[in-house]
Amino acid sequence: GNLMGSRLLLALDETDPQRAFFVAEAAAPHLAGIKINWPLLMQGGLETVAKLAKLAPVICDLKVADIPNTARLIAEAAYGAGAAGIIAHAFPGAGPLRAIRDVAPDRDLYAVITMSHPGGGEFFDIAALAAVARDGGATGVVAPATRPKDITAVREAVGDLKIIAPGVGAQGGDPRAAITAGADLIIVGRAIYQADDPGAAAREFAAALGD
Ligand code: OMP
Repeated sequence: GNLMGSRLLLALDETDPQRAFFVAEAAAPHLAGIKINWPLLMQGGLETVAKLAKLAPVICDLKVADIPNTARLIAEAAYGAGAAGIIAHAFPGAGPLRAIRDVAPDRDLYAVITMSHPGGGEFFDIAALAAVARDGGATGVVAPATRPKDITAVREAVGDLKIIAPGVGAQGGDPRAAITAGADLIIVGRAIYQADDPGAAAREFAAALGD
């Protein structure tokens, strides 16, 4: 399909930095971006962001959930290292989101609305947290591919904000159902980075998401 139009984000939770870069290089032609989380950041350090940013836009999934000042300090480090986007929790309220947004108004900020694991929706009020995301200036939100009905509810609540949806592959979510429910981009981790041929796995997911 059209590479510029890829709807696939790689969740690069591979903890061996060398293997992570091998996976990223193989998958990059098929990706809209690379999401990194604490497992790789703790092993590879902040320089991982700059290195990966040469291959694809990097989203730092730091799940920021703190007071505005601490959120700002984290955002300065992540955006400063070259992150195109940051993921933060919505539940601390609009203030911390706004603090992150103010660090880099031209970059992306995704707010977690509800989570993909079994029971992951229990303490998340979709309508309330969607309002927080909008008040806080988020450019997008995270909603679970494992529960397409929740994606539909999130879509109704966030208007045209970008929805990125994890839970495809290892967690069992159906990527097409997530797109149909309103997701813009699908996040896939283990099903790509643990594959024997991560490049081929990424190509197949990207193709399955194409129009
Ligand atoms: P796999 O289950 O290996 O495909 O990875 C999913 C990725 O998405 C991991 O990096 C998770 O930390 C992340 N994630 C979820 O799985 N569920 C959520 O509700 C939210 C996230 C996230 O914010 O990215």
